[in-house]
Amino acid sequence: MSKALILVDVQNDFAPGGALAVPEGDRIVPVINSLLPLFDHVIATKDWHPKGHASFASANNQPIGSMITLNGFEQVMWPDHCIQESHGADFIPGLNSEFIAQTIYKGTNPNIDSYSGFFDNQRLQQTGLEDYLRSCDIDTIYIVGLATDYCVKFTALDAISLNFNTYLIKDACRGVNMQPGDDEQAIAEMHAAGVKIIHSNEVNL
Ligand code: VGL
Ligand code: ZN
Repeated sequence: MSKALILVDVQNDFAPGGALAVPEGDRIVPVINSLLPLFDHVIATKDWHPKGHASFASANNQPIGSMITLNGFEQVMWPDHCIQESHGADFIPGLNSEFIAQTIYKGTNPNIDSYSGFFDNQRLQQTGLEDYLRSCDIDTIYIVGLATDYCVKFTALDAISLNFNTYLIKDACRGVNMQPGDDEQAIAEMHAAGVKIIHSNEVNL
């Protein structure tokens, strides 16, 4: 059995200056770069939305940050972000992306959002991440990336539900923090679900 590092949505639109900027989102890049050589398997997810995606405020004539009910599920109204093939969807410059063996795309269904790297928010479809990990005999995953309170959190919770031994490297993540403290709340939820919360200097493979 082996271990993998999973980079969640380390993309320009989540860096300062991006469409859905995460405060200090770019600060995780040197931490991730220092971790990359420690792993035999590095997998990235990319948020990868078609234009006019159902999670976009602009597509629903709603204010950014408001909530709507979409197919019976609560949906935050986001600014247009991570449009397929756009600069905003590229990895943040400086990330040593040559270590990435596989990229998993999510949020591609125009009608359904996908915070988790494993499933869409309605759990109708898998992204391929689980199959890829199983095909490589990976049972332990270390998660880093953006944003702690959305895609990182839901990826980690799904990983636990799929019985992966799951670590969150706290200093290699940042939160959107629409409400102050959302990131700490998300970390508490992950911890309660069985995710092991560690610092990058505790990664000992
Ligand atoms: C994300 C909001 C919308 C994330 C993606 O990567 O955390 N958040 N789409
Ligand atoms: Zn998105």
